[in-house]
Amino acid sequence: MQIEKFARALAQQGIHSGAGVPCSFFTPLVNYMAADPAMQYISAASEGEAVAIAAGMCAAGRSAFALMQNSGLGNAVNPITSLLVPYGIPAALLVSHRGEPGRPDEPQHEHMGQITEQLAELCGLRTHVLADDAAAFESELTAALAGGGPSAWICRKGRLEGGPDAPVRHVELASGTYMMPEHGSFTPEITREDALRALLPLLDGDGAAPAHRPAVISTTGKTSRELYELDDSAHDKTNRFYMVGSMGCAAGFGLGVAQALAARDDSRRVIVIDGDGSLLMKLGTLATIGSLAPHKLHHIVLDNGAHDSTGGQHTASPNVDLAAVALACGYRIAETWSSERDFVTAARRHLASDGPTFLRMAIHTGARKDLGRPTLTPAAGYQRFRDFLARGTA
Ligand SMILES: Cc1ncc(C[n+]2csc(CCOP(=O)(O)OP(=O)(O)O)c2C)c(N)n1
Repeated sequence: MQIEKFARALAQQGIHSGAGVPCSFFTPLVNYMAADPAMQYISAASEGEAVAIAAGMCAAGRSAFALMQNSGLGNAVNPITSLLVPYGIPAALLVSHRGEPGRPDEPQHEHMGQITEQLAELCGLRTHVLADDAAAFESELTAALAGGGPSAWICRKGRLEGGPDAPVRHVELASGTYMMPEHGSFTPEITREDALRALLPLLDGDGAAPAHRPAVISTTGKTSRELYELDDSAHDKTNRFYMVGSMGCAAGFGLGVAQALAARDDSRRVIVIDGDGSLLMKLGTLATIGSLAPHKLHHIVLDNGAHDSTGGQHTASPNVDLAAVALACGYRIAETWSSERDFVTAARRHLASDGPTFLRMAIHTGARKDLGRPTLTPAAGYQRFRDFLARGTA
């Protein structure tokens, strides 16, 4: 299929954005998007991150695709099964078919080539094989977007063709001395729940009307459980998105939301509350965020040096200067603190500044014994957040 026809079908269905880790089969699409200012292709650090970015865009009302080689479908299984499927997010996945049975390919693609279609279906994706027929693709896409939930199109070799050559990129590599606002070691003083409680007024925009509050995305495990339990039932908390699975995807999802809001000049801020284990799982997302530099994105990491939610097993974070990593990736501000007062002061400063900003807070492990879980279903939580994001701009 000529890429112009394929891209037109995407555009007819309101898809102008996507994120991915490419496969040569998608070169026509990626090059086409690079040459068309109305389209945006985000180069993600992993396929799971691409899924998270597309999901965040969908939440903010901007239909999007995630693109990957079928080898990368393996890297995306968790974000598909624990984010797209349970939350009912209608992202479109474009998956290449290396190692297609009957077509000689490299040995490393052989097994995945045999199971690609079944794997996509097993993951809960409404799966199609992309035909050489733009009208058929468009009607599949229409049905997929109307039906809710994610879909996939398996793209065989040569199925997409044409398009411009890749633009020549003249890149300058960033390097240099980064200024850390604060150096030294940080001894935790408070728990994750204390830190979340201290943030509550900021998460509510200091009492701003609900539609004008920041969008808040909290990571999996006890962070979302505590935030939910602290106050979800108290007032209007529609600005909260509790990510109950898809470990490591909160920042990618927040990036997708921030990009989609920026695309329509919606000035609301986006706050991601992450954990050190989750951040380390998809550390590459820091580079993606730094390269796009979304001005309204604020990344907060509650760092207990442990996978506290699963029993406190240690992570590598105490040995890593995460704020330095964030700065080196292109965040505008990055700080580490350990006292509640410094933490809240820094958070306020960040929210009043251009992002992306990064705030690492040293906390204790431990949670209350009777901690519950969100009773809001993922699908209801997604719909609620989508409705919040669809409300007017601040
Ligand atoms: C892909 C995946 N692997 C493992 C888990 C199990 N798990 C849930 S929460 C969690 C720990 C998260 O650690 P961190 O982000 O540091 O947050 P903390 O629990 O310390 O607050 C783990 C390992 C999961 N949900 N998903």
